[in-house]
Amino acid sequence: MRWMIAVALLSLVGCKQQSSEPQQQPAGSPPAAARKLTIGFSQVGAESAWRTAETKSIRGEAEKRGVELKFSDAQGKQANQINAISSFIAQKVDAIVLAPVVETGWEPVLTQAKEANIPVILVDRGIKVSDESLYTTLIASDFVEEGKMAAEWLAKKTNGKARIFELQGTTGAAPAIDRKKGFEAALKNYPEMTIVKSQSADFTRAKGKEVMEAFIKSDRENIQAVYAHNDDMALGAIQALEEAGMNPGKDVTLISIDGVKGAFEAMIAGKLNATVECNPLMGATVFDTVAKVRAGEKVPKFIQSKDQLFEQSTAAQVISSREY
Ligand code: GZL
Repeated sequence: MRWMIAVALLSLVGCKQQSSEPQQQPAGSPPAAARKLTIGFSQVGAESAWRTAETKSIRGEAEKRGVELKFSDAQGKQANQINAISSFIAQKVDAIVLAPVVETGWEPVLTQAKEANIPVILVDRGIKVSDESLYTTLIASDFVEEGKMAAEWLAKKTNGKARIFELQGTTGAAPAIDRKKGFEAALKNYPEMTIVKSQSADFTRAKGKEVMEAFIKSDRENIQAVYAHNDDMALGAIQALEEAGMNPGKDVTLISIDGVKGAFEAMIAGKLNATVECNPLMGATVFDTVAKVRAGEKVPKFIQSKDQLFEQSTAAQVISSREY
């Protein structure tokens, strides 16, 4: 009987700080209960400063809590994520954390996780599945809301009149789909704000520069505003505009999303006008959620990160307090 109480106590502290001393096994308790929590984390890749900050937050928190984190960088390929999840299942991890590169194509591998009784926690991007029991919860921002915030800010800044060029995120990714959806929904209230051209630049700075160069080539005189689904693409666009002798932040108004340090530096330099923060620092929430799930607690299907918009006027005073 005593060993059962010991096991119950140990499993409750399983995700918290593991003492540096090798844990003394209470007499007679099965070794499994005291072993380190093992989590499989399938990450999209390292395509942006935001992504790097998210990875750092989750890996740092695992370290802090003595959790064994099996980390896999998919380099932007869903097939690599599916292989990683299959491997985590074979290794019988205690839980899987997945940042899904795209919304669809997850049923088969997540069904395997469900059959193996391994909870799946989605971070930062959602998925489309017919059976919502294939994942326990999604910890993310509301991308539709971010798109609306960006459009409303741009409408105010341009008095409701702008020819807009849009740099979309990765095709098929929830943030790209929903940031576009939210932006366009808000634009319905402003008939003189139009998206002249819209193209994916895959959330990267290099592609953001490339696509902006093409926009400049075809529509130089037409470009009044740029809406980028993340700061990295906006920074690439700023580079392209400057190389073309144009004036980003002045002749061309730019708004993007993420709130990474580079965006604050660009706002201070007067080249980016605003950014909508999308907080990547999810580490503590991820492992608190894993602990609740393992303790049998009910968790909400969507755990929303709070976002806010930052402009040039406050960039200099807040940059020192930015954590990513
Ligand atoms: C948002 C995240 C997006 C960021 C990009 O949660 O999925 O992916 O906005 C990142 O910077 O590449």
